[in-house]
Amino acid sequence: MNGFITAAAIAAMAMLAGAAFAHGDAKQGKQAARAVSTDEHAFGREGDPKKASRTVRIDMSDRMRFSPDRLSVLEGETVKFIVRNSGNTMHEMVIGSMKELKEHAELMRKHPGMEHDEPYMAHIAPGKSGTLVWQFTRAGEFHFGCLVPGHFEAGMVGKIRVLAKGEKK
Ligand SMILES: [Cu+2]
Repeated sequence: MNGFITAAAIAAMAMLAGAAFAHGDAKQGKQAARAVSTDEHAFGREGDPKKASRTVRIDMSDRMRFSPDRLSVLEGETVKFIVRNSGNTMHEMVIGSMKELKEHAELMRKHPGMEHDEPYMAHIAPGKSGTLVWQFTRAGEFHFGCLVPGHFEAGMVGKIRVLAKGEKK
């Protein structure tokens, strides 16, 4: 009887150890190349870089401005954004609806150390550039903002008009 209990305990311990290892592997796997996300948002979905029909360069500065800060795209269009931070502080470009951006900015103000990373955002260190590929699947008015605490509030926001097929620019 005693021997049986010991064997069962060892088996349980082995299972726990196995689970711990599996968890460690899953964490490391996050570093590997990520496939294009298929998550749908009101403002579109992650774009396939191979299908980008346009490249738009966006500059971010310590004047808390995006340049350009407005653009029009066609419904269905995949745009490759090359985002450059020409300032001396961290900036980021986050695409979304005005409501979502405001809520997210509020959250960032409350938790300044909060890390966030989604396909619709690019965090760029001073002097660096990064890319963001997005497909605008629905017509409407959307925005992009910098959610580094205080930046959005200082006016670091831009507008994207997604035109329905056949709509005039
Ligand atoms: Cu900023």
